[in-house]
Amino acid sequence: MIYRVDAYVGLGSNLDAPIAQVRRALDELGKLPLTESIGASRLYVTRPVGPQDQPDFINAVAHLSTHLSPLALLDQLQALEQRHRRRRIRHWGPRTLDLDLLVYGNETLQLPRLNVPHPQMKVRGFVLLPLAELAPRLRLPDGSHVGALAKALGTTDGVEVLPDNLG
Ligand code: A4P
Ligand code: MG
Repeated sequence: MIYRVDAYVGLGSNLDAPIAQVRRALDELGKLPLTESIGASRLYVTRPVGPQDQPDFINAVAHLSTHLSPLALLDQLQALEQRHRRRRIRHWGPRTLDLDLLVYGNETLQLPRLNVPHPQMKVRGFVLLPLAELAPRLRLPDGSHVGALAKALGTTDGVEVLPDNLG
């Protein structure tokens, strides 16, 4: 069995009651086998990156501690997406639940099914702002600092914390 590894998972939804989808998924992530949930960011309302003719997203990031290997964790994330009746209609299009493995310990992996750290995470406000809330001092395997990456975004337009009264 693999020793405990800290992993960060990005959650996104913009279909079928996205706030509830993300809240339920945060709960379910903590129940995955050999895995414990350490914490989660608040929920964020974010403007779509990619096609604009789709609803805003709800995004969040979860911090897990897991004994699963990277591919076993990906299998679990994909099974969880399926349980949320994820429909893959088009690339970067609307989805009931998208789970991205952002960070897996200090590993850099380039496999056919899995790129870690997630290749786009360093330039996406909808990933970096919740991640920086949760783990401002985290460093990626390339040495970059999550808090600094979030500051370097320049603008936080289109990424806002979900107001309490809507959650
Ligand atoms: N895959 C490779 N690496 C990973 C990883 N680190 N985590 C593979 C998860 N999966 C990974 O993913 C396609 C394949 O990527 C999987 O089969 C897996 O083996 P997918 O989820 O089926 O396809 P997708 O999500 O449509 O494409 P992609 O490129 O993963 O898109 P992203 O990066 O997930 O972005 N705007 C806002 N505001 N908020 C969002 O959450 N999300 C996207 C999708 C676009 N715009 C958004 C948001
Ligand atoms: Mg994805």
